[in-house]
Amino acid sequence: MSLLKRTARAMLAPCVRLYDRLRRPSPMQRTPERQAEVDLATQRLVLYHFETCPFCVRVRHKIAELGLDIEMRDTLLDPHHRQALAEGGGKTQVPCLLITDEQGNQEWLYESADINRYLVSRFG
Ligand SMILES: N[C@@H](CCC(=O)N[C@@H](CS)C(=O)NCC(=O)O)C(=O)O
Repeated sequence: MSLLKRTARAMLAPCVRLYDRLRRPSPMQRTPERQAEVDLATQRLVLYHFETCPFCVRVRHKIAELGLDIEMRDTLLDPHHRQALAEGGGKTQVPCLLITDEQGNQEWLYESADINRYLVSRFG
């Protein structure tokens, strides 16, 4: 990453963190039975992200709003996650949702708007 990009990211980071905390939505309510079904389904999902990425905040807020328990893999904190994302999905861009179906097939879904649309269509 270029010095300019790194500097811009470092300057934006506190704003993104603040926005993330202040605007995080409250989770929707479900019956315990429905929540248990949703929790089972979300075990097959993993979000590749990093804390100060604004597009990741957008997806994390949707996850919070929908009350989803999705494993988070931070690609800046752990280089293994970044490498797995590059190898599996083909690029290091975040956010990326890894979806594994019941047969073990994997889909790497990029683009925050597409990820949010997918989550709403399944759990909204
Ligand atoms: N249009 C994308 C933009 C995602 C994006 O630009 N992500 C940045 C971080 S904020 C990124 O992953 N850049 C490439 C990289 O770090 O390898 C979206 O809405 O998800």
